[in-house]
Amino acid sequence: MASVPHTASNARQDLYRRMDKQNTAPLWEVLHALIPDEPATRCKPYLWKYKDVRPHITEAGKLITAKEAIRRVLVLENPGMRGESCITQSLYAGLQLILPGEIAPSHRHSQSALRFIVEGSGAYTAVDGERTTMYPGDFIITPSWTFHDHGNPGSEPVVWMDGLDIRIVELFAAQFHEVYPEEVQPVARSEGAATARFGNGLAPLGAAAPFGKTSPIFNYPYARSRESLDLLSRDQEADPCHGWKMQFVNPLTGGHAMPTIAAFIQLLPNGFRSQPYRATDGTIYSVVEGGGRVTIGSESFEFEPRDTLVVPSWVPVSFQTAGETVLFSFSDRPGQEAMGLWRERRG
Ligand code: 1HN
Repeated sequence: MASVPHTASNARQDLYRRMDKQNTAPLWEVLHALIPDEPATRCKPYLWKYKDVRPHITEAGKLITAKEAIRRVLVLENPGMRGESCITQSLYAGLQLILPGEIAPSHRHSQSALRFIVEGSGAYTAVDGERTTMYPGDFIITPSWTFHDHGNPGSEPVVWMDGLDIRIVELFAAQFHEVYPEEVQPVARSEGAATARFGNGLAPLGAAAPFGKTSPIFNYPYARSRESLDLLSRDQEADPCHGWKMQFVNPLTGGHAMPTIAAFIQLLPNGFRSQPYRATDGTIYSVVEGGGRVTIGSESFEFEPRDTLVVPSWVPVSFQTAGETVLFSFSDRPGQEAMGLWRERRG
């Protein structure tokens, strides 16, 4: 690109002032920033230690109820984008707490959500008339525009990571939100109905996709993901960048489980040092098992179970494990793939 001298003459400055008055501006002053040579984002590498943030979640549990808060969530704010409620430039993440006996009232919105259970068992989330009980490591989906509420009839606090496509929906200004007329939606199906209908390698004849472009299965239990990783690792070499990595799929399409967010689970062996890897989908990880050290660009962090970390677009990541490690992750990859934008580079 030919460069334009930045020391614009007085005549240029004068022109710019007159342009400005008509809500116009000279492209040549901003062209390089608009079209950078490589991904440019304010998203920074970061790791939230669960042991540091958990006390704040616990204290919030004493100061506000889930009902009053609507959702009692600690937003994980990317340090490069404070105050914008986002963990990458396209995705939102937070840690949500529900205490025994509490409910989080029913509503629906265009934004899709995922839940990844971090601590505790026995709470449920209800999606479109079906409840599913949450256990650590479960990956649960709230499809776009489905009524959802959460409750905890159990005896332990339950914490999960929420992931939402808020910024993607905002970019298109396609947001809708509606409160359900009652606090809790009625139960319309048996627990496990969605899995029985679509999750056992079967589908009812002629069944329409109940959640449109989102997977008809809305709970992918950890026990099953873990078993898949275990068996995969017995018969196949670890990938030098990913170890053994699988994506959560929509059984009706074979594609990503959600139209806007991709979710993955991966196993890294003990003492593994992954080859540096970068991709254009900035990715959020939740550590499930194991631990070690992660290098993201020029920064390095120790990680242990329940920590959350973020790898920005096109920043190389490498994991060094101390113990067999399981990582859950999610990103905006489906949108990038649909638009032909997604790229990756090994090494
Ligand atoms: C939401 O509806 C939930 O349903 C969680 O649990 C987090 C963050 C922003 C907007 C809506 C939930 C949310 C949210």
